[in-house]
Amino acid sequence: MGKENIWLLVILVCFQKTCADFANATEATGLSNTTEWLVDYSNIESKFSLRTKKVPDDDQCYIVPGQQDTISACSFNPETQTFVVIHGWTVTGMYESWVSKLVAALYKREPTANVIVVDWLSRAQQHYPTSAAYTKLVGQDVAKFVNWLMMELDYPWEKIHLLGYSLGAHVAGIAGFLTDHKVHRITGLDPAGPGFEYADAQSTLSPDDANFVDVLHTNTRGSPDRSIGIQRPVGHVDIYPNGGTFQPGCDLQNTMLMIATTGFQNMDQIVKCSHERSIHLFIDSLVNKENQSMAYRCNTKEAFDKGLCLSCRKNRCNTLGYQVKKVRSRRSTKMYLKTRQMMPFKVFHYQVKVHFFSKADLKLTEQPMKVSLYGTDGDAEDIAFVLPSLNTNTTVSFLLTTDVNIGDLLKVTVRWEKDSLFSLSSWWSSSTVWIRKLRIKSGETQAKVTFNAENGEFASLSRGGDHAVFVKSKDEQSSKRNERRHRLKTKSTD
Ligand SMILES: *[C@@H]1O[C@H](CO)[C@@H](O)[C@H](O)[C@H]1NC(C)=O
Ligand SMILES: *[C@@H]1O[C@H](CO)[C@@H](O)[C@H](O)[C@H]1NC(C)=O
Ligand SMILES: *[C@@H]1O[C@H](CO)[C@@H](O)[C@H](O)[C@H]1NC(C)=O
Ligand SMILES: CC(=O)N[C@H]1CO[C@H](CO)[C@@H](O)[C@@H]1O
Repeated sequence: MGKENIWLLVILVCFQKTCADFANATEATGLSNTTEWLVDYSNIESKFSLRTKKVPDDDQCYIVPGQQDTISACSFNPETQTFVVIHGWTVTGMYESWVSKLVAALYKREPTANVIVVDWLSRAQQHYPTSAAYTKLVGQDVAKFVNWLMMELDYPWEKIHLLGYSLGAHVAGIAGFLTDHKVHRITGLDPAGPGFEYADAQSTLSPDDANFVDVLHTNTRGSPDRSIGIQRPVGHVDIYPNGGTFQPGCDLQNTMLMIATTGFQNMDQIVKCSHERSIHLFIDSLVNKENQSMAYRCNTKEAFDKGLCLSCRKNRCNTLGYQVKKVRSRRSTKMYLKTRQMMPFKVFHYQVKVHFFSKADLKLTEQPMKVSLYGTDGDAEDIAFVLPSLNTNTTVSFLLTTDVNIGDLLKVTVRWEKDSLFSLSSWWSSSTVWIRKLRIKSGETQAKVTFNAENGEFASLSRGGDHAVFVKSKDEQSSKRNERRHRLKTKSTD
């Protein structure tokens, strides 16, 4: 059983025990249409800790709704923006280590900001369904707190940004729904799935909850009701890194390595590797300004994996994380990208289109290839990937990624690897295809470049043979002009 399934099992076992409670508690909060409850601070259980740049990892000063003196006592800075960080379900009843990391990263990026951590640990350490049901009450607490702070200070709503992880994302959504003005932004970090996938917009994070809602989905494996992270889009911009299902570096081998080096005390973090990746991607966007990851709108993960979605026209691409462009389209947009397995997570995306000519009638699948990219700023050699299908006289498109900043592409080589199952495929080992040109589009720069065979009109590519070499086409200028003309033509017709 995979480690993430263990966590899931914990949830499901708990869920079955108390799902009746869950249903009850979700119903029980039918709020009246008056806003009187918003100013009743007597029953607030959540605590609001204003952390500092110096001590990002400890609660030293609480701002208490209704007690004005606590605002200045905690040195809240009314001149600058405020981040409200909301944690999720917890097994241990303690803050997980990411909380202080995110606080520190927010202060690193915005040193004068106020970073407030919502402490709802006592409600968050119940059986999962009970904690899930408590999101309503915690959302009310947060709404009251934010509303009070705004009134008390005449503080502009544009300066408030809620960030919630897992169940905390739904808390942020409920809070945003209940405040009497719209908060500026909510960031949902892998919002929890169980109990929420089919819930209504008032019980979950949704685009109505803030002027702008951006969401990262990092652990959405399995059928919808069993996925740890919610699968459906719940914001204005919903980004699914690496397809959103499972994150690189979170496989069993890495898990074992982490257990070996840190022991079992970090088990909860290990099992939630993909779930928690959403937070680390956001932290990455805060601290690695130079390495901002780009995400691309796409209808399906499969189309993205073919490299078909690297367009930036009409807001089709966006920056992941803190610097996201606030695009509020009517439909929520699903966006995709690949990442590395560690910080900085950024990779560069390329679509490669290639036509395979051959006299023989080849119909091959799963062919191992290696591509090297050489550019003005760097080289990425031997990028391994598996070509899903290689058929005679057809064009394929595939996605290639590298963490090397190549700059402008100058040269490309392709090698067709011998299959490791040598005996089975040796019959094909003499297979040869011919390639006239490669067409490569860079997602990050949007440049489209055509590469021709270096020697002669065609380059041959044989299984297990030498690499084929392609260089930037000499008539690139004229082909650019043609493309522009073509674009204008297609624009005027669509
Ligand atoms: C649900 O709540 C009602 C009243 O609040 C209570 O009578 C009932 O026993 C609860 N049901 C469950 C399954 O907890
Ligand atoms: C991050 O950006 C810096 C500056 O542009 C660059 O030197 C470095 O190679 C980048 N790192 C990665 C992993 O992309
Ligand atoms: C592929 O196309 C080439 C040139 O257009 C042609 O000579 C060759 O016979 C075709 N191969 C097959 C298997 O149809
Ligand atoms: C449940 C509730 O409080 N309903 C009130 C909603 O607002 C109208 C008009 O303001 C009242 O008449 C209802 O009693």
